[in-house]
Amino acid sequence: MAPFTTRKRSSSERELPVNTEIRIGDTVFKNPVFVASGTFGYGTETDDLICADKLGAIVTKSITFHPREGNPPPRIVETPSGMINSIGLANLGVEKFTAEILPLYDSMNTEVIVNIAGTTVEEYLKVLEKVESVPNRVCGYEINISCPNVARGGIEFGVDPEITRSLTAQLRERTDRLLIMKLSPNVTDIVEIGRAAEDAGADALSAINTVIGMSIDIASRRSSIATELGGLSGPAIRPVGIASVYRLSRAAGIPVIGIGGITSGRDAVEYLLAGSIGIQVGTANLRDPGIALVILDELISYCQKQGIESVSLLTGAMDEAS
Ligand code: RRO
Repeated sequence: MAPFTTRKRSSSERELPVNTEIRIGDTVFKNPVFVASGTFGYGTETDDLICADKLGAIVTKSITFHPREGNPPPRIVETPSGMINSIGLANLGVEKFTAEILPLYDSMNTEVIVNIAGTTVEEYLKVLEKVESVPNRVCGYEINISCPNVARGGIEFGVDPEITRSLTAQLRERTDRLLIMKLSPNVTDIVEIGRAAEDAGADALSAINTVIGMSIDIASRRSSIATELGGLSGPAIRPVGIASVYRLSRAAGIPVIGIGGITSGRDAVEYLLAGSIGIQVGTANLRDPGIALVILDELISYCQKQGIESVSLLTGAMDEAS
């Protein structure tokens, strides 16, 4: 596959061609900039807003076995340098997803990763089995063991290394496609959870999901969102994401995909230097659905200015404190 490069700029100087490809397991992604689950719908709704085929990958919103309406409104509130959400896993359910959405990916030219959530181990397995049972071109699964906004499931799995190990192993038995476990920052030791996923056969880790947060409206003395606690995202959590990627990438032998507050090429570079192989853009999509491609262009420009021929050379390339 030819390396993807930016459009020619007006400068008379020749631009260094930058190889943007990354590899996770057997899958080659055209670039390391993905869009994060829950911030880009199913990836099929944005044709007039962004050329999604230029993305490294689309991660779908979380799919559960049954359709879900989600939590009551208000479900989102803006907070300093970020926002809190409590969507509550609203989605079509796997039957409708496989019948109506999966076929639409056939005409797309980017990798698609299906994010799966559940309230029991059996539910995760049934959702994955359903997607596996029909012909489709998705390259793998991101397993959400870190949703902070549902009474059962989600984060319950991602706080316990033994449940993480068992769930990962059972999913591994059922697919040869990429298996990526999405980790929560709301744990005592994210490295312990990451190691359990790796031991059980995960191909990669993505880190981090949202940080538990709360915002109170002082006029009404009520929580600003209907469920009281929610998931904090955006630039406010970037340092938490960077530290998580840094620790995980040094402790685990599998690639880490960085998530949390990425709004620019500079932020993407910071995650790559900390140790991630790729990044996911989340909350920033809600303000500008085209921002991921701007971030990609800025990342390529950084490499050109620094004389870096391949973005993969940035992964873990920070100078360590002596
Ligand atoms: O739907 C949600 O409320 C939600 C999910 Br599934 C998740 O993984 N992370 C988050 O902040 N919200």
